[in-house]
Order: sequence, then structure tokens, then C-alpha cells
Amino acid sequence: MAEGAAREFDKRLKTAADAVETMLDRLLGPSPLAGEIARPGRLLEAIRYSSLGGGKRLRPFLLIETARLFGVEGEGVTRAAAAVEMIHCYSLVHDDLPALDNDDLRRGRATTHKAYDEATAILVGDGLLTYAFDVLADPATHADPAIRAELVLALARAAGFGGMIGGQVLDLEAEQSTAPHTAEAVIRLQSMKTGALLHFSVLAGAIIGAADAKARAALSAYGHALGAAFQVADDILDVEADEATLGKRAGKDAGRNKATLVAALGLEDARKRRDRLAAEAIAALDLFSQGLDAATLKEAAHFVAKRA
Ligand code: GRG
Repeated sequence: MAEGAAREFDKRLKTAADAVETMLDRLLGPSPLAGEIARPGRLLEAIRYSSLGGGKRLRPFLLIETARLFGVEGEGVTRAAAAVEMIHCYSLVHDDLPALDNDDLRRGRATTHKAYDEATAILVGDGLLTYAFDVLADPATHADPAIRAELVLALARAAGFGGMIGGQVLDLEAEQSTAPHTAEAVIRLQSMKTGALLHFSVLAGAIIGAADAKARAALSAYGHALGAAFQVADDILDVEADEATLGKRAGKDAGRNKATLVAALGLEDARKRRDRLAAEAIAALDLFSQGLDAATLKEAAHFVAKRA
């Protein structure tokens, strides 16, 4: 039974990834939108390099699967899924820059500023950020302007000062301080830095699916728990990867006062927290045990907790 659910999850993750890849390929193609001047070739090439052909596409999957809970599928949903992936790709491109994390590799190949240059990487991120809102606000995404406005507002909040950007600022401030980080502070910054966009992905599916208040609240609780589980799992995976390579991987992070839950809680408690959050995410979907089938979203919580 559990194996069957995991297989179904893998299948649906791949379906969502393929659909969003095709949509990104189309949206980020050379043909300009009506009234738009021709897209500059080199920037477009770098945008496509940064967005196509990699990544798990977890955020698009969450959006597509949540909308599917309410029987809503199709081009508009895939466009919204592509928009959230654009925001995610932009965050990766900017986070990899020398001024932030200074990484050479992303998704198994050179980071955008290494493959191109820093100015191009900054503009790629800016272009993806702006275009995500263009895509969401376009009537092709949803016929109802109130739904489009709600999606735009929710994404702006998730990606902005009170979400991803605010979390990144808190993360930088934490690293610059010499004091040890409390678990509360780490949880807060992680819920903003990475949790907010994962939560948005679920919420957007609920908005598009016209979920009622009860279903929305349940999905919102699921999105928060899943986002928190994702980040603590990431902290744990970093430590496990360092252990597996006898600390060689830690070179870049050596001496940094990184705000992680493993540092704040210790590895064992971090693992317990990860598993508790995954269980909380699954329990939040109990509302859907009759009627709507949330099995794939439940399986996503297992995937997030154990992902490699
Ligand atoms: C610099 C604009 C800006 C934001 C910084 C979210 C964020 C804030 C930066 C992203 C970089 C990062 C490494 C965040 C930690 C969370 C994480 C592991 C993200 C990678 O997400 P996955 O695993 O990646 O979904 P794929 O490649 O599968 O899409």
C-alpha cells in the first residue's frame, strides 16, 4: 500500500515536472508577447539555462496537485505552476551570486554567473521575478480577475519582505552575529526564507481550486508544516553529506555561523522535528479522507522529509 502510494507520487511528480518544463519552454521562448519588443537573445539564453532542464519542480507539483484535489487541471494551472518555479529559479540564481552564497554549481552544472557573468545573473533573476507576475496576472492563467489578483498578492507576500526576501535578510544577519542561534529564531527565518514559497504553492492550488474556508485552512496548515519539514530536512542532509565525505564538503561553510536547526537543536532532535512536521503535514489533510483524495499530497510530505 505504502509502496503503491510512493510509486503514484513519483509518477505524479514526473507528470507535473514535464508539464511545467513544457510550459516554461513555451513562456520563455523567443516569441515576444503581443506588443512586446523582441526578447534579447543572450539574456533569453541565460534565462532558459537557469530555468529549464533541472530541479525537482516540487513547488509546481504542490500547486498542480492541490488544484487537482478540487478537480481543476489544465493550462491555467500549469501557467501558475510555471510562475512559482520562475520565482524559485530566480532565488537560486541570486542566492548563488558571489555577494550571497558564492556557489559554482547548481543542479549539477555551472551556476548562472559562472556560465555567463554576474551582471547577466542579476538580470536573469530580475527578469524571472518580474515575468512570474506577468504570467499570473495574464487572463490566460485564470478567467476571473479576482482570482488572478489574489494569486498575485499571495505570491508578492510569499516572495517579498515578509517572506523569502525577509528570511534571507534574517539569515544574513544571523550569520554575521557571533552568538549561537536559538531554535525559535532559526524556525522563524526558515519559515520566511523557504517555507513561504512552498506554502504559497499549496495555497495557490487552493485559490485556483476555489477551496472553501475549511479546506483552505487545512491546506494552509499542510503547507506550513511541509515548508518547515523541507528546510529542516535540508539542514540534516547538509550534515549527512559532510559526514559521508569526511567533512570535505564543509570547506565553504567552515567557520560560518550558519543558522540551521541542526546547529540549534542537535542532529537527533532535528531529525525528530523533521519527522514530527511531516506527520503534522499529513494529519492536516485528514479533512480530505472522505471524498477528495489527498494521498499524493500526503506522500509528498514523506518525500520532503527523506529527499536526497
Ligand atoms: C537571494 C532572492 C534570494 C533569495 C534567497 C530561497 C532563497 C532565499 C534562496 C534559495 C537558495 C537555497 C539553497 C535555499 C535553501 C533551500 C533549498 C535547498 C532550496 C533548493 O530547493 P529544491 O531542493 O531545489 O526544491 P530544486 O533544484 O530541486 O528546484
